[in-house]
Amino acid sequence: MRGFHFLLGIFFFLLPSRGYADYPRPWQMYYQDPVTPVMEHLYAFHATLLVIEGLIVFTVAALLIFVVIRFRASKNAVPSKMAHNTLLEIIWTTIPVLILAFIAFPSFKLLYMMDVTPKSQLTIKATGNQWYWTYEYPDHNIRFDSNIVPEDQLKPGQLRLFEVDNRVIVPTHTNIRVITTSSDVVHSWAVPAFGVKRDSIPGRLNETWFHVKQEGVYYGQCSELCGVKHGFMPIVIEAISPAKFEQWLASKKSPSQPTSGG
Ligand SMILES: [Cu+2]
Repeated sequence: MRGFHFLLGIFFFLLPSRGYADYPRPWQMYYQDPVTPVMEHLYAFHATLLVIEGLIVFTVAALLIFVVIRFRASKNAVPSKMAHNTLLEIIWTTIPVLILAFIAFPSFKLLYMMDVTPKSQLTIKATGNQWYWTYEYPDHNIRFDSNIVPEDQLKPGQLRLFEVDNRVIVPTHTNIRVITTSSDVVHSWAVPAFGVKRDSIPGRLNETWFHVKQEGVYYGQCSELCGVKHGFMPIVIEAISPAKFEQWLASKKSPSQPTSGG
């Protein structure tokens, strides 16, 4: 696993820091590259589980093959009538319990890490609507809708079914709290590269958080069936440096029309 992370590090190092984007690729079989601590932990936990599961599958398969060959009819014409073996039963109950306990500790640690928002410097409210997202930055008095760019209006290089007219702009290296709700039916605000997926439920505020380590554009989708255009309300997060984020905030605050003096 360490070797794999080393390769991943080289991969990130070789990537240009600008223009990085993560979205589903055709025939993609694995996760997007993790860019938040939560997703890094999810990734590592998944890799650990895969090893444990692999060992279990290998052991059980080996036992089965051994039994099939060793006790086949031609070599074992008179089968044993034994039905119980207390020691064996204790062993095959205890070992799975120990494995589950071993898995449970990192699992709960991760669940709490995902659940409890660390002290955050920015709050974003994402409201699901049929079928677009409304974003608010309550501390900065910013509010806008984010609609999909229809296929016939895509500019070259834009992603089909993934591009929106107004992206969510966030600073990197900042703890960001996301509160999410809905104005109509249940939606779900999900960004795979962040390891984030929270249901947006009318009349309720759900909370999650992320901390992006790398500048780039990250694509997500509504992940709860919410009607005929469920597949047409993507989520696009653009992570920029904190300095550039301050500029963006200022540009959002300054009135777009020049005010007449007096
Ligand atoms: Cu939806």
